[in-house]
Amino acid sequence: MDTQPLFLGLDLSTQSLKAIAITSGFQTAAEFSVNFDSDLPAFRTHGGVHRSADGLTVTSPPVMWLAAMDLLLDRMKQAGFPFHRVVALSGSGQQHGSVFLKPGRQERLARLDATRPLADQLKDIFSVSHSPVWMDSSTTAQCRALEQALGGPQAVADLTGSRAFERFTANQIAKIHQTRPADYNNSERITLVSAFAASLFIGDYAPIDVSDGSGMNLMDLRNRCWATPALQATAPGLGDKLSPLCASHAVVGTIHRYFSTRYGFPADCLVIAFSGDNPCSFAGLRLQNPGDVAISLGTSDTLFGALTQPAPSATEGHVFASPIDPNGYMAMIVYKNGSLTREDVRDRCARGSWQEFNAALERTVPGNGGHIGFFFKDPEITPPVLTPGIHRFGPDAKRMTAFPADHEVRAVVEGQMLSMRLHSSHVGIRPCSVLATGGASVNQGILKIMADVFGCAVHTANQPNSAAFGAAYRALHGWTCSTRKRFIPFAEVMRDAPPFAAAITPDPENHALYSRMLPLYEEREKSVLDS
Ligand code: 5FX
Repeated sequence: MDTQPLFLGLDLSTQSLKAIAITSGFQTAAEFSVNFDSDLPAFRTHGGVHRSADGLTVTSPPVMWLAAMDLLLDRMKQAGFPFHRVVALSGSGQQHGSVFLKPGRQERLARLDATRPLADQLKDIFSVSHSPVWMDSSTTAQCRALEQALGGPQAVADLTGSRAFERFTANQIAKIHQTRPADYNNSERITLVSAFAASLFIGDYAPIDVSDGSGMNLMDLRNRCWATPALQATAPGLGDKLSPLCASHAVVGTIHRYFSTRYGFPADCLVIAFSGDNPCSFAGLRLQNPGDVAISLGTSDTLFGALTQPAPSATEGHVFASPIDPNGYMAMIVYKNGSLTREDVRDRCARGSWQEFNAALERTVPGNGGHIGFFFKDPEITPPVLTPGIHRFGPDAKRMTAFPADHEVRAVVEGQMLSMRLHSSHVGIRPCSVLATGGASVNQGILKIMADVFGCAVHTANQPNSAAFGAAYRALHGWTCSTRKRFIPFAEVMRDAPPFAAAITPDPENHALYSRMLPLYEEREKSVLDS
């Protein structure tokens, strides 16, 4: 009979709750999931959320997350999952979302009754019954007010790691305080989705880990403590309502007897601080050395990078405390125009075929004969551009209304890679290796350009559940630090993890060419920004 210890990673994302168990030898022992829309139809969510008629306010009912936890654990029990082998667990939560708890609810968490489901006994603990989530964009006024109070967007970025963003928790809390003061005043505790989920497992208010805490516009990024000026500018008395901060590898408690009695977890199972989904993906992709970069090519493109010196920017990206290194940082840059924009060019210029698309890349040369394009099929986040459109520049720097089809194909790929190199350098990323993930990372033509633009080896990872794996890895990391009674580097804990797939190496001449092209690209980019 298998008796190996297990490490459990939970992932409370926008649409689903997942669990992945791994062994210390990095074997995946089990995977389970609950989909909010289809498994819990009574909550009437679409994609796990409710939207206001104008689409700006987006929330999820926190009771649904409790019901999902009941259902997930029941499913695991029915399937015979060996809960008794779980020595540590951690979790990932969608970032920025907030949970508001009524006074005295700590008691209720402590006294959970193992004969009843969580949703049944905790359904009335919330002072705000619909939690704002990251898709909410209704708080522009609160963002401007925070920036004004703290000295402008760059000042907010310097202090907290990001300028004020609508989805960031400070601005959501400010809105609740302004529009529903009674609910705000009736909140004893305000916490993040991640820390709320951890609270269930320890039967107490859990701290917020510094990595997810960096996504709130409330944390002093460098000193890893709440930033008093940001708290004061957000809402009165906020400092007393927020959970304290903790290191991401910290043990936040041992499992509450509810879970050992009802499901069979060992009584000494450790609960490691839960964190946000992006920090957990960063851990799942094992970006453990400064200069490690991951690029996820999906519906939206995202770049993560490990940093030692943060350089937060008011115009691009976010800097968070690292979820795996108590002195390190992670940067994240998000692009709205990803796969759909590449597919649009494929359909227009390569007869809808990736094979034709790659043949067009083969027929053109690095640098694209001086053709540079900016493809904003949708409003873009990086750089911030509100008006969709395609901007093309010919070799003589003059604007063009169209490119020959093959040049258009190369321009959409080179443009995105140059943009990633440019904007990631602005937040302090100095890439040493790149890990490509997501749907388009199977495309060798795209990977070759990525390697040449960044000038470093590109590996690939086919790991769709990186946040859940990251949570499981963090459970293993926190458990290792706790049992050895000192901080053990994440890289050491992950030493025997299976390597990522073989690398594509850059061509030094092409890399030199792209380095010369970068200032030109930057100049053209400035000319296409909204005036
Ligand atoms: C990051 O800043 C985001 O808003 C999203 O990636 C959410 O974390 C998704 F859950």
